[in-house]
Amino acid sequence: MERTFVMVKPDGVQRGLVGEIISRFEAKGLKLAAARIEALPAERVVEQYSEHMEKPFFQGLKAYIMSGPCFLMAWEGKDAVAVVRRMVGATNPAEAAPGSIRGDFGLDIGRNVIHASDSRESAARELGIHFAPGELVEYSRIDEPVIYE
Ligand code: D4T
Repeated sequence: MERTFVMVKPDGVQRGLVGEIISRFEAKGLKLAAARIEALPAERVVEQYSEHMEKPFFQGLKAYIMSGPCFLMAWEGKDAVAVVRRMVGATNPAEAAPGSIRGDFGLDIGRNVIHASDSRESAARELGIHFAPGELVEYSRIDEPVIYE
């Protein structure tokens, strides 16, 4: 089992897409381990996107992520990192496959609705930035025996 970090960005929160996005991951069979709505402080936005600090889009990205509350989640399941990335879709929503979250709900790379960790290492790092270990809840879903072989 893997855990991954997922964040509905301010555009997704403002557009009322949080429930739709949670529903997709729940229906897939993934397990919600933590969730919180929060206006992120600058330090955590910079830490989250530290790999992009030198990029020309960084200041715009930082201002956008801080423009309103984000909805932070930890999702757990088999191959959760890769499964969630596929459900989220390509970075540019205009090119993201229909059926993916970005493909269904976005048009602009600077307003791409959602973030999800791109590797197990990123997931561990990002979960550590946004959640204390005690916030990740351990439990079983009663339907696990019919979701997993
Ligand atoms: P995130 O990290 O938000 O899930 O996006 P991706 O993992 O799919 O894509 P990324 O790290 O390459 O980009 C991070 C973030 O920056 C925005 N962005 C990106 C932007 O505004 N302009 C750009 O040209 C690029 C490449 C969108 C996502």
